[in-house]
Amino acid sequence: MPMNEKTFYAIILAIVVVGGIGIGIAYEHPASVSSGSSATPGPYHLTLAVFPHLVYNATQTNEPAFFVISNGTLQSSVNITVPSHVLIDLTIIDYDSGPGTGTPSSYLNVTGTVGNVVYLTNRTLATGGTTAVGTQNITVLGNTTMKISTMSINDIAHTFTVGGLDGIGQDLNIPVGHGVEFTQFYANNTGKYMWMCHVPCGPAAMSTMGWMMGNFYVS
Ligand SMILES: [Cu+2]
Repeated sequence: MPMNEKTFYAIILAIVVVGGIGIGIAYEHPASVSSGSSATPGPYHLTLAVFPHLVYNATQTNEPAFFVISNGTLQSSVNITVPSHVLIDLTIIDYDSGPGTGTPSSYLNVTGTVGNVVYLTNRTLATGGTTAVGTQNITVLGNTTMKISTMSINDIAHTFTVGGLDGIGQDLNIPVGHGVEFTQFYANNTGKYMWMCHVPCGPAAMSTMGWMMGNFYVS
């Protein structure tokens, strides 16, 4: 999908607004790290955003990347740190769309989250033709939430996957589609992990830290 400059700035504005809401929630529920097994403060809020159509270099000009939204600003996803033994509220805002042709079938399923589900919210539907302009032909489905445990190849754009996060070989695997997703999980084994996307979404992005892979620390 081509994106003009106006659209890009609209997206940036949306991120700042959504990020701002996230901060409000974060202040309401301050996150802290539990050192014992009895105290369970939290939740800890982690917000990620996926942008398509980024310029990687002179020849790779259409690559997607994950970012962290922190304090209303866009940050690199090279290093993501979460506390252990605290419920983690994860929101992923994805501006990219599928299909995720070639995604291994096991990565279409949600694993490692509470209930092995994610919630899709804030969806939009273009009702007038294939191109939605302004608000006239857009139906905003923001008040509908869909609980899913798997995503189709057609819908999946990326995955946010942390290999072996549970300490006994099970991945945290979150299929990511166009829209906003919310899920919750625990990371109870401290250490260094890798996060990565398992959808064949861009040759440069998939092999570069801070694009479709990075470090994931449980502190
Ligand atoms: Cu990807």
